[in-house]
Amino acid sequence: MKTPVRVTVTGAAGQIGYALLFRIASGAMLGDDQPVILQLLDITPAMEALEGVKMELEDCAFPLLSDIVCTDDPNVGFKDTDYALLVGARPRGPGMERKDLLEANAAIFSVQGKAINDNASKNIKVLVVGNPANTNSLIAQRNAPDIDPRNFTAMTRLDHNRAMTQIAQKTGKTVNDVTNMTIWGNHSATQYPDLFNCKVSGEAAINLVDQAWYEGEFIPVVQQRGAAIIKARGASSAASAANAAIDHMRSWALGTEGDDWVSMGVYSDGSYGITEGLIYSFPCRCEGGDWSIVQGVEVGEFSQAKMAATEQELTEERDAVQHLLP
Ligand code: NAX
Repeated sequence: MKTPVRVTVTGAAGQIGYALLFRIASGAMLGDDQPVILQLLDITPAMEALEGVKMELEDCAFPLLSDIVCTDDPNVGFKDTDYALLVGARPRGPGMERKDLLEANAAIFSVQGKAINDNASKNIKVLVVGNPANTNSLIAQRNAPDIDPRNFTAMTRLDHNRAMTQIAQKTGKTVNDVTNMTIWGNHSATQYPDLFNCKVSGEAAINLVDQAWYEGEFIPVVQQRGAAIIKARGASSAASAANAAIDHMRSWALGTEGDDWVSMGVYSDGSYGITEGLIYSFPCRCEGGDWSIVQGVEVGEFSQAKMAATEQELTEERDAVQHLLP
């Protein structure tokens, strides 16, 4: 049996946390030969609920679950940790402007970035799920100067998975036939799901649908899927978000398959002309615990405009919190 690794989950008492922790402990994220120590962080008023989640985890008798730590102290939560899933975030309250939301989250993610810097393994892999995920990831990264910026990522895998199912259903296939999906940019309504490079049974997806459906149905359905779930369920996506977080970390840690790729919000190195230093979602391949942005993906005029629009939004988000960044 391998030595246990430490996995920190923030917002662990929340609804995504409840759908996530049991799967991490079962081995779905890092493999069924990798024991884990769960380090669960939430705020003080949530400690009793978190204790209940811990009791349930214990009651599963997961062979891979070596230990569970519950805390409201980020310095304890991130101590020596190898993986961190930053799920807890400040939701938008009534009357709250986007700018207020960005600032409230900047406060949380700067504290957590510092705590990661001071306490975690220098090889930590960080996934930010809490919204606005890309900019929260940027804030955490900027507050962790001793850690490689490449170790901070944001989740667009849920959008990626949503897009795969939409195109599979439209073409009468299954997700097993869909490869090379890309979500470009921000995890928000400006994200750009790309069917030019996506393949269904090896054929370019864009050639299997008409442009009107692509622009009028596919793109808005993927962009607005989160809102549609809230309307139907009366609560935001939880199990599918947790599943996507598992997928993201599993791909990163254990690798992507063959020529296929996945969508990850990662530190931009200027690829495809995207501003360096933004956390932007690109097509990525993973190998040996590292990711790389897939180069040479076709970007026509239509894609270029969409990629620029979502880049613009990320630039504005960054500028709104610039005064809070070190
Ligand atoms: P919940 O409100 O159920 O849970 C959030 C938890 O975070 C609570 O237990 C809360 O006490 C905790 N928390 C708040 N501030 C904290 C802090 N400073 N430190 C530690 N814990 C803290 O929300 P849930 O439905 O679980 O969603 C969590 C986040 O995921 C939200 O920001 C949500 O917008 C975001 N999502 C992101 C998605 C993505 O694709 N990137 C999709 C799903 C989801 O909407």
